[in-house]
Amino acid sequence: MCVSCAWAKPAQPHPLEFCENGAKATAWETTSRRAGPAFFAKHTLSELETWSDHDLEEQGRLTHPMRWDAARDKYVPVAWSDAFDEIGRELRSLDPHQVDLYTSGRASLETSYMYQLFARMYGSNNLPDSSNMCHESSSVALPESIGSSVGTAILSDFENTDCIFYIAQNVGTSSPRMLHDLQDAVNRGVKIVTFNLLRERGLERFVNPQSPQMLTGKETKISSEYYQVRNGGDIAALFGVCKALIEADDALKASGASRVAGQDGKPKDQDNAAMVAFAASMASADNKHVLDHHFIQEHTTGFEEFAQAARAHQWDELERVSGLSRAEMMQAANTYANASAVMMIYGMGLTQHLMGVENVHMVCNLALLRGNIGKPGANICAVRGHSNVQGQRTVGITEKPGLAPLDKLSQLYGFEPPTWTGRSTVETCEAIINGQCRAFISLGGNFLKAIPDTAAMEEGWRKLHLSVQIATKLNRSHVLHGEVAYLLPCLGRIEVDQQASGPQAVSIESSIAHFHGSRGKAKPASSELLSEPAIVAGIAKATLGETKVPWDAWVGNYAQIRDAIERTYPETFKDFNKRLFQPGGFARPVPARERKWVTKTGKANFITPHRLFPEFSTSGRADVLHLSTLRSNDQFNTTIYGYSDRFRGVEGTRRVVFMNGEDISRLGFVNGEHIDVTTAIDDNNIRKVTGLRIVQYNIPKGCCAAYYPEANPLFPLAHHDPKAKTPSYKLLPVRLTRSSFNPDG
Ligand SMILES: Nc1nc2c(c(=O)[nH]1)N[C@H]1C(S)=C(S)[C@@H](COP(=O)(O)OP(=O)(O)OC[C@H]3O[C@@H](n4cnc5c(=O)[nH]c(N)nc54)[C@H](O)[C@@H]3O)O[C@H]1N2
Ligand SMILES: Nc1nc2c(c(=O)[nH]1)N[C@H]1C(S)=C(S)[C@@H](COP(=O)(O)OP(=O)(O)OC[C@H]3O[C@@H](n4cnc5c(=O)[nH]c(N)nc54)[C@H](O)[C@@H]3O)O[C@H]1N2
Ligand SMILES: [Mo]
Repeated sequence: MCVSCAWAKPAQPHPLEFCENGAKATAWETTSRRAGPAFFAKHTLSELETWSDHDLEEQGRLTHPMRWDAARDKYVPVAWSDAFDEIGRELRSLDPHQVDLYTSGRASLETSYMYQLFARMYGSNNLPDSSNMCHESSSVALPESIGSSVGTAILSDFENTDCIFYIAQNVGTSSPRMLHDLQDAVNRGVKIVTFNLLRERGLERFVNPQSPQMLTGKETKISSEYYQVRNGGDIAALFGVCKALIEADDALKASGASRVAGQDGKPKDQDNAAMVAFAASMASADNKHVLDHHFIQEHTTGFEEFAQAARAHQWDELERVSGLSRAEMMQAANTYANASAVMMIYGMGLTQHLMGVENVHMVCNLALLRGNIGKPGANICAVRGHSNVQGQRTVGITEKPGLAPLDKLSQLYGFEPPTWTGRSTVETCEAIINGQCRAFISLGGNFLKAIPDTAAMEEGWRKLHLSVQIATKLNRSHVLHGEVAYLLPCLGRIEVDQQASGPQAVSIESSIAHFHGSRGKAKPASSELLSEPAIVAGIAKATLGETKVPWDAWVGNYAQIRDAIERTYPETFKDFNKRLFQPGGFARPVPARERKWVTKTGKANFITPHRLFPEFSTSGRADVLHLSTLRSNDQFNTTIYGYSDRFRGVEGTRRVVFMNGEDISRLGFVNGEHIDVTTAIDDNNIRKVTGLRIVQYNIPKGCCAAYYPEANPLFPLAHHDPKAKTPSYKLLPVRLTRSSFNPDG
């Protein structure tokens, strides 16, 4: 399974299942370069602090377990057994409340299961993970709306859909393999209706590298409608679409046209005749139903409140907040109502917001209006990022004890799991800053660069007592460190993982909730590497001593870990080992897909957002723009492959800010000049990123964009969705000023 994104792998993969970014991620892991003891002997960590992440990772794969030597300020080789012993001793001397165990989303189901088990046996629920910065808004909102923590779509929905609403996800860069599914759908006449801050290349057109198109250069047009929404404007935009549908339905009813009865709403709209005509244009395709009243009645609650809210919002307000015209929102509504099965696909442009949870509620509300959940060709697709970020949750990586099967763990392994609520990512950051967190263990990732508030976090990080990094390549989170610091190198997923019973397979869960086995084929980067399960077991044994967990037997044969996972989650992982390599993966039961709503009401819920947009003290000020952060086509999160964003035409630097031409002249700048960006939220700290080059770009007025992670120092830690705690990386008020600093020379 690809180490890049989490997109689904079909039972019959496309001829090469080609993806430029998957190829890059694989090459990145199989590089012949090595950052071994000789490299570390040459460089102090103080020196490496001045290097960029690109240059750190460029050194190649880590090869030996290393311990920081304070006298020399260098990482020096250490024996695995000594490393485990000392880490175990340190952990035993700390209160488990002071210890945080982070997981980036690449670790396998087997490793993740062992890791959360170790954390709980040790006594800590502090299990922050990359998902907290990513789809946590979905993990909070989807259960409330439809009673499932994951999306309901599967691959065959692409074959049965007539229309796809594609919201706030950049398929060409972030999940390129999905372009095959989109292209096949487009070729069948499926309409793709896109809502995005930018006009992204992959959402506009696609040349399939496997098809004869490549020779002729003919392209498939992907989006049939493209709505360039302001960042944070999606609630307003989707409300506009819902308002058009609801008022058309009202108008139809008022005009006496036949449709399923049951609603008493009256059209508020002035131009009722136009609305009737509009409704008729939708209804023609669908037996005069604009809304699916039968579904709404049988399967949902909260419709009336939601419909009233939609009617009450004024078009001019929806237009101002969304940046779209009323005609555009009506057009999208028309396309939606003329399709009998619509998929909703979305990504980070919805989840990484102050109102991320409400954004996801709105996607569900729109789907529920026409019963677009739980029928073939419809459904919600939350496009996950890291290749196993969804799966690690499924096997217990969570700070919320209520989401982990504590009774089962207690019964199987004879211990009392902690029942207190642990820390999620931003809470871990707070604890690092205020000193409550004394030890940080990292299963992959580059925490310091991925989180908000870089400056405050780096200061707090240096005060950690213990830092343990399990990693494949060197990054900034390793060169800054605690008083006692270990860097433990591990095998990557594409390498042969030889254990006592032979070469091992691992497993992951894709974005569509299917489980897949994966077997590494490449020669390991170094003979000193241990697998992730072996490292977790080593730390666990040294910390916990004798327990009921057969750590060594598990490491000797991962099938036994899968048996343990199946014993813990018998329904989800039924016949796990037998089905490991089933083509197309095996599906995890998702009740909402069967229209079983595991919510408090027993129904799917319309949940009405109470605001269209967050309030900022600087709202409405002419010199304040709204910043969103982006990935380039030449990076995987904090791993910067290179300085070329081919699809957006930016070459040679990532220190840029994308701006609308009118904003550039209105603020007295010129395209290409360098500016400083300052956070414009009332708050005592000044957060600034200096020397970004203006790139004039097709972006709505009042909005601007910069790259992640370069822009992360601007984000206050407290600037997150209140429920999900997902940082608002896609919406931050900022002020721009002329820069005296020119990094280009
Ligand atoms: N090559 C590559 N692949 C990756 C990754 C990578 O870094 N590189 N990262 C992986 C990970 S962990 C993840 S989570 C996914 C991320 O994949 P995506 O979900 O695509 O996330 P981003 O790349 O951050 O881009 C978000 C998109 O939303 C748009 N956008 C920004 N703000 C808004 C808004 O307020 N409203 C709307 N409607 N649109 C908005 C942006 O223009 C952009 O097209 O990709 C995964 N795959
Ligand atoms: N401003 C802003 N910030 C963001 C985002 C954004 O859109 N905007 N996106 C957020 C999102 S969606 C995410 S998911 C996070 C990502 O945050 P993380 O998951 O913490 O970061 P990555 O960059 O994916 O981690 C890269 C490192 O992982 C290690 N690694 C790679 N492969 C393996 C492996 O197989 N095993 C182990 N043990 N280690 C490995 C390597 O050492 C590499 O340097 O960032 C978040 N931060
Ligand atoms: Mo992510």
